[in-house]
Amino acid sequence: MQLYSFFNSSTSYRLRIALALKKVPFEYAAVNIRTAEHRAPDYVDDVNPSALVPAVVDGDFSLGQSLAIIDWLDTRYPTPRLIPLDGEQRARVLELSYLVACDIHPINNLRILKYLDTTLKVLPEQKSAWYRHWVKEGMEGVERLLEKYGRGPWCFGSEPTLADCCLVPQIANALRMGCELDAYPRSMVVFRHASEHPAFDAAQPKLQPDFVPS
Ligand SMILES: N[C@@H](CCC(=O)N[C@@H](CS)C(=O)NCC(=O)O)C(=O)O
Repeated sequence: MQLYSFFNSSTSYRLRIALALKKVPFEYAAVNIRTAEHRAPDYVDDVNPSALVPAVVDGDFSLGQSLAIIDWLDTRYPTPRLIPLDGEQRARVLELSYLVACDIHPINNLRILKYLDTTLKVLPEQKSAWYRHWVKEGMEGVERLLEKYGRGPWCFGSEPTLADCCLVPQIANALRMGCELDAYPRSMVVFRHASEHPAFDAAQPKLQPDFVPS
């Protein structure tokens, strides 16, 4: 299996964690989104019609969208399961995962920030205020969910799930962008716990083959 990934992409990071937790071997195919390699016709035609990272290719099968890929991995390599089968637990894990994946990540994605810069020509401090604002709104929701329903060292229990695969890269990104996260103690407990786990460690941006310090 090939994983098309960019070291600093938090959606690729979700998938790297999932693959490491499941111990699925893969070849790392670097796609530099800073130089728009994800928009190259060969990549879009052959790998990911959405023109985004991540994507996987397994023989004749290719798939984009990190959550769809993790769901596919769960059916193909069910141990450990990342999306629980039990109805309520499954719903809770998806609730938090979608909050990160649908409500926080997309509005702070590279192409949105570039649009703010190059088309709307906002000032750097306005772009930074945008980023922090949406992280704050989203993380407040995450924290309330975890306060109400979280348990154990991970988001929802004694084993990592899709929720942790989504939350940890989101927090790592927010820290990289200088966001203040002290107001989210429950979320930070999960983040710190995850940073001691070998699968989460191996998936870190700085350990990827295409890493370049910024
Ligand atoms: N919903 C997609 C989002 C993928 C996505 O937005 N990836 C980002 C990197 S984290 C990307 O390719 N950005 C390129 C761009 O914004 O032009 C997923 O979960 O896979």
